[in-house]
Amino acid sequence: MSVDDLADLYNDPIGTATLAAGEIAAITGLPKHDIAIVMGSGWIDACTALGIPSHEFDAHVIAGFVPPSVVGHSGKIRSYQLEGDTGPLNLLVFLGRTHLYEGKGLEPVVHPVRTAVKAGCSVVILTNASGGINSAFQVGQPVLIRDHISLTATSPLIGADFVDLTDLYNKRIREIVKHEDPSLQEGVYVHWRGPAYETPAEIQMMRTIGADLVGMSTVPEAIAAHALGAKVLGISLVTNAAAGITGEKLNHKEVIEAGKASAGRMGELLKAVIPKLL
Ligand code: 8IG
Repeated sequence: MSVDDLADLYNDPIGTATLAAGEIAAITGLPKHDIAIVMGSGWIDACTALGIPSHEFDAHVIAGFVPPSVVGHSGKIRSYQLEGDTGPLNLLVFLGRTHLYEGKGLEPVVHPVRTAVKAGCSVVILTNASGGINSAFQVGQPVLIRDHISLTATSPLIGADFVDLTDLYNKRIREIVKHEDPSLQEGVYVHWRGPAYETPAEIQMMRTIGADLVGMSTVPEAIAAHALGAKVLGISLVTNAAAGITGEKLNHKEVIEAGKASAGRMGELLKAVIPKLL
């Protein structure tokens, strides 16, 4: 998309999301999608378990979407027709996301989830990779996000939009997922702008204020989706111990590798829970 398009996105975010939803309906031939999932770093291989998508297209052909700029984030959108427990279910999958640290501001970060809600999705699943602060968490372990702490000093909402966030990461949905996999732990996720990882002192601060996980995504998307009325499920794959915890240095390659190693389990989990979420 061009710079003009980005200006349109900033001038009219909800209008652009509505336009984008119409374009997705036209491409897929489906007037409505029911559930959306954003596949973060290390999660893309988990899609294999979902079967064959009916459609796959570049996100940036859709209004308001920017091309991806991170290794492991492919910038495609897929549509899957699945069988849900209460009938047929159309799943919209975003392979990759835009992050705050890319410097394009918040609108491109939350545009996919707003588009998903405008396309009809009542449930938005946000996946990510994170650093583990809670020393009980192992690399390769998926953790349900129970709550978050925002340390970015910014919000996707503008104006007097005083949205309640007391049940942001929907409790009933977390119970459904834990019923499917009772070994799943829950944790509090901190949003850090990045792109630099934290210092060990910052991780110590996060631990002190009640954080279990730290990453560079998800929180603005969760708020934006919730503000438009969708239920949110957040799942974080711990791909490294946070800074200063093991003494090892952090690198993006280990994130991708931990994702690949856990993709099978993540895919099976998603395949099992998605039919139960409507
Ligand atoms: I993967 O340790 C992943 N993403 N801020 N800190 C932050 N983001 C991350 C980390 C981490 N690991």
